[in-house]
Amino acid sequence: MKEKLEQIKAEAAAQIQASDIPEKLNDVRVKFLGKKGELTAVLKGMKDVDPKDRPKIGQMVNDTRAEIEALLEETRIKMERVIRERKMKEEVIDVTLPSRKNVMGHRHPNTIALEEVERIFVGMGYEVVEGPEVEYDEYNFEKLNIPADHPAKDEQDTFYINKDIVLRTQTSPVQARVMEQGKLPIRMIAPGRVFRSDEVDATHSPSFHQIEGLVIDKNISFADLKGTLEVFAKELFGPETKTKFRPHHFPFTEPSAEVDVSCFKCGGKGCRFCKGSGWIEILGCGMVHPHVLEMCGIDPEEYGGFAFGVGLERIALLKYEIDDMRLLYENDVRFLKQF
Ligand code: 2NL
Repeated sequence: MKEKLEQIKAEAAAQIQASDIPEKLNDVRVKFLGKKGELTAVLKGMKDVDPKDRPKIGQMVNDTRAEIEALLEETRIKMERVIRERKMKEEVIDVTLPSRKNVMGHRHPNTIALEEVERIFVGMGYEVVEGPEVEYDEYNFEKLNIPADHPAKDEQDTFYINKDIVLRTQTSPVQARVMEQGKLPIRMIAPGRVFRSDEVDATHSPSFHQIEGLVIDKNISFADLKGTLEVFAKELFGPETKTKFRPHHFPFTEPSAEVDVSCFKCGGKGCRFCKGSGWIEILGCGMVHPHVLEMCGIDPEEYGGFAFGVGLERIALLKYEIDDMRLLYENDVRFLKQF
């Protein structure tokens, strides 16, 4: 019996030695110590052993079992250590390697300028409202006092979808829609893309951006318009900036004006930037025409207001001293990264 147990032990030890992964070790455990294992078979054979020898043999079987278990455990621990060491070597991390650069995009100069303008007007209590780029001719022209035969319609040389629908040439239709909703007073700006059938050059593009502003309330005067745009100009171009209102004509405002700011490069002395005049034109404005108010459902006897429109690209070109509008549409990152 002793030899039999020695033999089982030797065999188990050999197979444990030959195991290279924990799964194989487990197979060995099942084969020798399991319910149908070889050692269990020996125990089952005890009924054929002389009863007086049984305690001794039982002790021997238990010792053999303990020895095999110890060997299994010892091997398992060694195996795990080897596996961990191999993993550590394979998964080496060099913390001194330089990190990979994340290529980030950049805000477009138009976006930077727009956010600046929005910040200024939101600060004065204006709402920012957007509307459709494809508009009814009625909202883009008729309600703004530009009837079919008006010369201003020629100037804007429009893209037609059909005879009633156009790509908007200004963002005023957004304001006409807000007036029509009838919630008064109104203090809003309408930024967005507009379209005119223009040839591309350094100062023109068939698609550009406008920001229009509208205030409708009781007792609004030209002084409110002047004060508002003066604050806007100072915020945008610096506290030293002066403004000049020159009489002008727009179909949707009466009276109307164009606004110049003192050149922020030379302070008004005259330089290459302002072409020697000391002034730079930035926007158009006026008191909303009573007929426009009427067509948008507002009683001009009770309410009045002012409106203005600025070209976003014009602001971006001026502020960042870019001399060709086409640079704004080429999306060359080397250009965009500068602002
Ligand atoms: C310019 C001139 C202007 C307006 C836009 C406006 C809108 C409504 C009623 C009356 Cl709903 N007026 N907008 C008024 C004056 C001038 O823009 O040269 N923009 C670049």
